[in-house]
Amino acid sequence: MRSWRPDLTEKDVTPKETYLRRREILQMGAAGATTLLVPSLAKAGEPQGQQLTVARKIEKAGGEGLTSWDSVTGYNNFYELASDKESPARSAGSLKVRPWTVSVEGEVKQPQKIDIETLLRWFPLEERIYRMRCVEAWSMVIPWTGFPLADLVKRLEPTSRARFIAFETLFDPEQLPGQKRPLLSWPYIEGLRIDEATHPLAFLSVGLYGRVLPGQNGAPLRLVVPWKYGFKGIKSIVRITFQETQPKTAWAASQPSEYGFYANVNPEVDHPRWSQARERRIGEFLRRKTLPFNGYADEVVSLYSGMDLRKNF
Ligand SMILES: Nc1nc2c(c(=O)[nH]1)N[C@H]1C(S)=C(S)[C@@H](COP(=O)(O)O)O[C@H]1N2
Ligand SMILES: [Mo]
Repeated sequence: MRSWRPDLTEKDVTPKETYLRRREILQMGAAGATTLLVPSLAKAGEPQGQQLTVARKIEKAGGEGLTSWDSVTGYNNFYELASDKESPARSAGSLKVRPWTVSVEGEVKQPQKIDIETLLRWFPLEERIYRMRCVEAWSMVIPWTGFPLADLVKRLEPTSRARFIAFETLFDPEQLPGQKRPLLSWPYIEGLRIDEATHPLAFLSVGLYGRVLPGQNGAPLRLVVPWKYGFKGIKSIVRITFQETQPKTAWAASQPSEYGFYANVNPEVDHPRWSQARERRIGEFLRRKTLPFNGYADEVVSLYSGMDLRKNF
């Protein structure tokens, strides 16, 4: 996010299939265009990858339209892969998601290393449709597949001293070549207070659109916290540490004046370099008003009663 601005170009507000087709049509001229249209229309937006079995679906985006598969999987922030938004989809093949182990450490009954396949057997999968809002003032509506973070926390039995959970992304510069450059201090770290982590909206995702999560979206396991800015949603998690002290999260450590620990979506607290009052929903042209806590205020505001949210941004 360093030196980023809300930097949408026409291709972000035009459905990708339209944008690509228009570019091809311009290159090919009118004659070629007619033959091209049929196959590319049939392919546009089709979810791909292994299907997951979903036990139930929970719609939490007020019926708003889903962001297309192409946009959700083709417009990503994953600095360990690339610092632009189109490249992660092309370069995610370097990330090997099997075998994969999640290490559970710190203030917890039984520190342990959990194989991802074991973790997946512990919980039935749900689909959760959530609005997501990036700190860069764009947003999406995403059908995640996964399970509530609260279910995992409960099963792991944190001790009474655990007040926070820290999450860590894989560190392996061969698989994640962005880690060869000190863009952030690697590995990427994010965190939540225990009461935030056990809120029913906090979610761990293993899929999208009922398909297994693509690498660029944070396979095989990533955090989803719909009332917070997107950077809280740490990808490709290998370590979960229960601790007494507030984790030093990657973005807050690198730019403390711009990115806080809480990162609750707040239209009244601007980023130092741009407004947070509005956002561009990917696929739409006009900006929308950003809602406090990204529209989830009724459900989460009590977590922050008595806190000054201008100081704790
Ligand atoms: N490890 C890691 N996790 C990350 C990031 C990152 O660069 N590295 N980017 C964050 C940001 S800024 C956003 S907006 C979301 C984007 O998730 P998406 O690409 O699945 O939409 O991932 C978050 N998680
Ligand atoms: Mo973001």
